[in-house]
Amino acid sequence: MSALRLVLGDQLSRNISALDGVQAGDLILLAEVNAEASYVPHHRKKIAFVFSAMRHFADALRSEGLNVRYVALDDDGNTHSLEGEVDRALNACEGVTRIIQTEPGEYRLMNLMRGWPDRFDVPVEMRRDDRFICTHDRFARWAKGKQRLTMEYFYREMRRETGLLMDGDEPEGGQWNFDAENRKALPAGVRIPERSWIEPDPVTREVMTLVENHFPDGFGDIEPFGYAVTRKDALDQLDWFIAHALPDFGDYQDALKHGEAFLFHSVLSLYLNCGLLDPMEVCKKAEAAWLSGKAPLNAVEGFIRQILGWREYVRGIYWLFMPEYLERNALNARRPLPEFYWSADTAMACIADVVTTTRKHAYAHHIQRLMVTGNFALLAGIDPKAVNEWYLAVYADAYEWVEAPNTHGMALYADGGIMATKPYAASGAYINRMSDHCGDCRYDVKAKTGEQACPFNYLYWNFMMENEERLKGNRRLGPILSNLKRFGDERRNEIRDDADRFFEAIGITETRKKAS
Ligand code: FAD
Ligand code: DLZ
Ligand code: SF4
Repeated sequence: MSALRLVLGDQLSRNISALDGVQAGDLILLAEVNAEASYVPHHRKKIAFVFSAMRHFADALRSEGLNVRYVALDDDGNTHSLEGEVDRALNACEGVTRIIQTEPGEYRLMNLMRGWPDRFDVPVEMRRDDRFICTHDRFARWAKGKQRLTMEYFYREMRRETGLLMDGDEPEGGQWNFDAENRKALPAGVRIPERSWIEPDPVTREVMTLVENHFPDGFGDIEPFGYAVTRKDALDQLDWFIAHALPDFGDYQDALKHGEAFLFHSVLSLYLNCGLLDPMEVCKKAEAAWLSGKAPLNAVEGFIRQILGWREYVRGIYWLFMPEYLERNALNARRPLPEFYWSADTAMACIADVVTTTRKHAYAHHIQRLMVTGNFALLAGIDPKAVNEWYLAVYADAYEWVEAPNTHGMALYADGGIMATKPYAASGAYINRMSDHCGDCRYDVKAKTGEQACPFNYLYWNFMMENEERLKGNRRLGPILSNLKRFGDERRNEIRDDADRFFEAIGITETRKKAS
């Protein structure tokens, strides 16, 4: 009597529910398969990161004396699907009487795995993923009957339930949210801490070569590779962040700087999302830094809000609204994704910087994702499916449960306002205020129209014109749409002409269909 326990590439936690009660006679299966490595054109550093972390995790389990079946991408007989590998393991190992797994993080796989009880001859037990702070049921209870699913109120409940940054029933510092203090641009002379990267070990090196050989034309740089691939190294990265970057995290959370990918951000999402770090342990360490006077409250509250608030909230939204969520296209956006999202070949300095960073590190920080590439895709009316695929592919932390609400909902407003009360549309003035990109750009951020004008400026108004009807009931956009009403035909035509010329120049002339 033994169990086959399947562990996926983003379930690399020793306390994953699939391993609860594991015994020496059980077989733990981890498999590198094309179905997972190629369902979107993943960044090669992301694939190398996931495979290396999987291999190190398998080694750690073996060193406990546990029985691991590890299927490498280039192993003979690899069927390249998870189902095929479960089937092969069942055939190869006698005496397996049941399959145990933890629910997957993506609807795509959940749908597939729901069919497994009929597919295999042994019972399949799907366990809850209890690495999250809020369960699906708890989120559904919170959401039930609410007209608006406002993250801030969800976050307050999570603060009360976990006791994080609470003084009895009251929030520490007398305020739930210090966001107003967390919107500073980076002043000249601020020292950005130098990151402490990790030298790839032989396991990572081998995986890097494998990925290079299997995906020679894949997106993104494999070298240099400095991410942690073990829990121990991920914990060191957490400690580095708390000591060196957390104190300024709040102040410069929204800042952008040319050539600086990381600023004061934690770069922990890839470890949290694949299971090397646990969200509560990360929040508790940040809280302890405040309690011991090592980091101010605006930084620690801002950081904890991202994990306890946003991260849990987006997962709740994903599972509450899937699969219908990703079929929505509230703004009827239809244009194709411009080629420069892959190549970085654009004269727009802000976009070129974010895509270059993305290519190099499989990372960009939140404001780069939301207000540069996300904002551009929103204003240009890019098809949400293409944008989602891009975000899911290019970031090392990207799994659909977290990527989709952020992209589809927060950045593109394609969900029609479940996540955001209005589209996060911004003209060049916002990017200019928060960054130093515009000084070196071939476009003029102050010019509103014409060949030299910053494309974000006319695309902003073109977006408002294209969506005037759809958004007219949105109270938060009231002043902007009233302003637009005053635009005469000549101004409207000028904006439309600039936008059309630009779309043609970047090869995305396909126009939006009429709203259905
Ligand atoms: P920090 O800025 O240091 O924040 C700390 C932690 O808070 C992060 O590690 C992350 O776990 C969490 N967090 C912060 N913001 C969010 C958020 N909006 N949603 C969920 N968790 C959050 N995050 C992902 O983990 N995977 C994705 O695929 C992803 N796609 C995104 C796509 C778009 C269009 C946008 C706007 C945001 C996306 N995010 C995604 C959220 C956020 O940008 C990243 O979590 C963050 O940039 C990761 O870098 P960091 O670890 O340095 O984060
Ligand atoms: C992201 C990823 C990649 C690139 N490769 C694998 C793999 O070969 N085997 C595996 O088990 N998991 C991989 N993953 C992570 C999965 O895609 C992830 O488990 C699902 O998307 C569910 O969130
Ligand atoms: Fe970006 Fe416009 Fe500034 Fe150029 S001028 S960097 S396109 S915001």
